Order: sequence, then C-alpha cells, then structure tokens
Amino acid sequence: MGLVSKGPKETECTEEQWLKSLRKTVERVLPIPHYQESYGAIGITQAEDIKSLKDFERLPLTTKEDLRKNYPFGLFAEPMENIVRLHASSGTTGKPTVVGYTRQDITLWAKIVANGLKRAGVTKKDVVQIAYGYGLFTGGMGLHYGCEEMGAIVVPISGGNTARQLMLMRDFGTTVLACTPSYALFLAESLEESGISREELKLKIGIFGAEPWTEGMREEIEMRLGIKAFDIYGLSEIMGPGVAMECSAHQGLHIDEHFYPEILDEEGNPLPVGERGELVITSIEKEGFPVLRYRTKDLTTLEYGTCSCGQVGWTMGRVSARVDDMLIIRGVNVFPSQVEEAILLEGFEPHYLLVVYRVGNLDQLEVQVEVNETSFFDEVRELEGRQDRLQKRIEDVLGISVRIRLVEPKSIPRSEGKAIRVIDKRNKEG
Ligand code: DLL
Repeated sequence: MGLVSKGPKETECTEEQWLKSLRKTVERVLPIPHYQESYGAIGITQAEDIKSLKDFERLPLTTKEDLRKNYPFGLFAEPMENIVRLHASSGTTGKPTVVGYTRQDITLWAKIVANGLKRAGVTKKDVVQIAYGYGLFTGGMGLHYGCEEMGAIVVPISGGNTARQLMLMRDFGTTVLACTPSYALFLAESLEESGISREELKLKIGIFGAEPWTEGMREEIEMRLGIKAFDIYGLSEIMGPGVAMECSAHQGLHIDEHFYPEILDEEGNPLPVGERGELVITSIEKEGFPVLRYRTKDLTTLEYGTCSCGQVGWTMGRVSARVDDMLIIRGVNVFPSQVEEAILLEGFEPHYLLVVYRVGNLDQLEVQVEVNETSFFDEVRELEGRQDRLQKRIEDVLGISVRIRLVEPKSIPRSEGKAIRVIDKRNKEG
C-alpha cells in the first residue's frame, strides 16, 4: 500500500494547526539577533506577520554556516542557566555546530525516541544494546533516554570493543541492537568468527541509522543477524536521532509531529509531494535551540497520508545520500549508494571504497570491493567474470567508466561508527 499523497496544504484545518505551531517557533527565535536581522530584511518583525504557510516558506533558510557564524551559543533561545545539556556535530574540519537543550527539550526528545521505538515493536521487556557512540554525538544519549523513557533495559556499551559487544549480547540476552548499519554488519561478520552461534543470541530488532544505507544492506544485515532492521533518522542540529523512524510496515520513515518538513530543489524552491530533493526541517516546541527551515543537505522524498500501521502524517523516504556526498566525476553526479546497490546485486558484500583521483586532467574512479573468504579461493576466471559483470553494472548506472579492484577479505577498514566510503584524492593532487 502506498501512502495517500495529500498534503496538509490542501486541508485548511491542518494548515491552521501547523501555522499556529510554526508561529510559536518564529516568536521564540525573533529575539535572537541573527533571525531578527534576516527576517527583518523581508519585513517579518513579529510572528503575526506569518499569515499562511506560503508566508512561512518565504522565510530565509538556516544553514550550517549560520550555526558556525554564531558559534558556540549565538542561536540559543534560552539563557544559559536554563540549558542542561550540550551536544555538537561530528564535523572533522573547523568549528563544530553546537546545540543546547533545556530540561523540557530532553524530556521531549526522550518521548519522541520512545514513540519511534514503539512503532518498531520495541517494548519495555526488551534489552537494548546501545552501540552508538556516547558523548557529544547525539546517537548514544538520544537512544539511551528514549529507551529509559519507555522502560526498556538499557545496555549503554557505546561503540567499539566488538568481542565484548558479542559476549554481552549473549550473556545479557540482548533483544535490540542500536548502532550504525555499517557497524551492525561488522558485528555480524565478527559473530560468524567468534564461536558464539546465532542461536545463543536473543536478538530480534535492529535500530540502524546515522548514515546512508541501502535496501540491499538491510537484507544482508537481517539475514546475517536473523533480525528485523529499522531505519532511524535524525541530526544533531534538529535534535538528534528520532526525527523520523520506520514502523513495521517499512513504507518510509514517520516524521515525528514535532518537526515540520519541506523538500526543496537546488535553488531552494519547494518541490511537490513525492519529488526528490533536499529535506528542510523546522522544529516545533523546542526551547533551547529552536531551528527554522534548516537545510539538512539530505536528499529524500516526502509524502503525506495514512500508513497501514494507522499513523497519519508526513513520511520521508530513505535518505539515499547527502548533497555533500555527491561526487562530480567527469561532470557526472555519483552517489556512493548507487555503487553499493550494484555491489550487492552482483553478490559481493558491502565492504567497498570509492577512490577518486586524477590522471592528467581526467578524473578516474576506482571502486575497491572486497571478496569474501569463500570466493577468494575461486578460480581466477570465475572472479574475473564477476569483476567484469560488476564493472558493467556500475558503468550502466553511473554512465562513466570505472575501474574495479577486487581486494582481499578484511582489507577495507571496518567502521565502529559512521563508515567512510570515499577517498577523494583530487584536491590534494591540486
Ligand atoms: O547521526 C543522529 C543519529 C544518531 C541519527 C543515531 C540516527 C541514529 P549527526 O551526527 O548530526 O546526527 O549526523 C546527521 O547523518 O544529516 C544524515 O546525513 C545522516 N543520517 C542520519 N540518520 C540517517 C539515516 C546523527 N537513517 C546526518 N539514513 C544527517 C541516512 C542518515 N543518513
């Protein structure tokens, strides 16, 4: 069943409700100099100036750059004495983006995550092993508070230490695993070598997110761990994990009602329901760090309707990529997820690396793909055949020539958090 594509823009009553909530967020941010200045420039000086969703959609977008310019606390809407927690983005260069939560924000976040987990079938009887990193990254703490809110048993193990993860998974009777999909795959691989059998585990649900992953990757993880895998989406600037999450119908990720989503094209114009573009989010009811029309840089689609699980509201498609992740190779747009799909379809495991480099003035793409232990000992001719088929498939999808390099089992570094899929050597080579 697909969702009924009918936006709240068509139903006056829902538009009124959204407007009321959005005006509250506008009211909350207007005392902040950044918003005062940028909204003032288009004649918005009070929340009542926003008379319709159309007016709202004229408000300037907020970018990561705006957050950086106001580093660290310039966009907080509450005095510091009311802030009880800080998190920060995992950016590798420059200043991180910092977000602050009031006590009520933390309570709200926990409720939002708990609701998402319930939709995936998690109950208070579950033992949830949280292998997302704890710390400034929102993954660990976000899931932690959500699980506690619903009364589940939390195992706050954080990321890494894989042998210990598996031992405790068995000894504590873990039923739910929460981590990045790439780490879940690494855990599956390590389990097969650990001497612990799958039958000794009670695992049944996986809560995976924080990085793009494909349907093929889901199938691979579900098969190897014997679980049902659910996609969880979020970003620190908006709140952290839980902004959207899949239910057992797996028909997209339900966006929690505390977030107002839009999809925009590259120029920032609204796209109709169902079209793929950049997700923009406004928070509702957040106190410490409310954010309006935030450009997530995540590419997805939006739909509005009733899911077969009974939930009514916005759903988003799987985030296939970030605008930032798009490689431009010889003028062609390339996303790592396109390569991942092809790799899985040709029966390889999703351990791969895209290496982009330049020979003379020409961009080259090398796709390194691991072979597993079994196929490593296959006839050379058989392996060459698979390599050729993979090359053809990737070239058909991307429309550019690529070089495939099959590499030894376990030679591509495994990730304990967000996987690194691309090495772009072009800039370094000048
Ligand atoms: O990754 C929050 C999170 C933690 C989400 C745990 C889910 C689970 P950041 O470090 O700020 O926050 O990174 C946010 O990660 O803009 C997306 O590009 C990507 N991302 C997050 N969830 C998904 C997902 C956390 N389910 C950035 N699918 C976002 C694809 C995702 N990409």
